[in-house]
Amino acid sequence: MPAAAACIEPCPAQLSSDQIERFRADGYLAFDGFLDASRVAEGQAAMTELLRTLVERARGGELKLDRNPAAMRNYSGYRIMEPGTDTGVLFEPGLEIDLERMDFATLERSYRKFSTPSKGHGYFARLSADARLMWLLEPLLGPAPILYGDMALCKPPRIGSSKPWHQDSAYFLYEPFDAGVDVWIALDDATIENGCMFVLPGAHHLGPRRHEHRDDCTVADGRLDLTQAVPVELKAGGVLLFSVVLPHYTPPNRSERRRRAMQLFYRGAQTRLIGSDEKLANYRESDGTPASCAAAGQAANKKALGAADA
Ligand SMILES: O=C(O)CCC(=O)C(=O)O
Repeated sequence: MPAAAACIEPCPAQLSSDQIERFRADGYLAFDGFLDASRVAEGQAAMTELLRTLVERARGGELKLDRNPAAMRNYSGYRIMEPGTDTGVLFEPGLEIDLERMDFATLERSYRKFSTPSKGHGYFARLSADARLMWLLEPLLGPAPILYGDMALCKPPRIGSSKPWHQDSAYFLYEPFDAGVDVWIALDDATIENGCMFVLPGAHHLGPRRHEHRDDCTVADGRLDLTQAVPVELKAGGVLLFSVVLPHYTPPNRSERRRRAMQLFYRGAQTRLIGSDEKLANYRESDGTPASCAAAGQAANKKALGAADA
């Protein structure tokens, strides 16, 4: 049973000083009604259009349906990507995807996420620069926040898999590592049953926690007090703003309803991009333990090599 429920308020045009203080203390703010019903419907339609375009291009031979043999389980499903980019769609792991035999409705119940949809559809590009979003972000990040990345996520009914506990700062290649805010926008009503976001209020103050590779890059056991987790059950159109260091998780979809959402990642204008070597070297727990997903990947490779040598 969750410890409590998140505080969800009507979406303001500007954050109050109390809200800014709560963001600093708890690491998140949740608001209803950031998007109205017509913009929610537009977002849902944009996800369908983006999938249709990628599937049609793959059916026509312009794009390839393949899998990444080196991926962790959560990313081991079929994918259709723009060559040489990180833009495309990823299907749920463990599903056999056959573009010729499967109809579109089935494919739409099989995918997990679009990466960088802002490069594939105008709706997401427009949303990433939405002035109302900037007004919410600027008090938290300073003027002119920079879009670091974006995704559109779907948890298909019954088979939508979980995203385990993690800090996005363990992935992201910029410094200072904590000068980022994630924006998660519900495009369906998000409930515990269909896989809403869970956060650990205040746990961003712990700083980097060691991550390891399991089915996904996830915080190592025993490093978080998960009894304090709270679900953020947003109505479609609601928005969750959270610190890039705040641990978060979404459970599997156990319902008959899909759960679509968008996630946009912003960094402060004062941040600078770094390479993975610098991330490996600098992103550590307070006792010096390497904590990044890059370090987790390195440890997993070493273990695999050790097992192969044994
Ligand atoms: O919407 C979700 O299921 C979780 C997304 C997330 O936290 C992530 O992919 O980093």
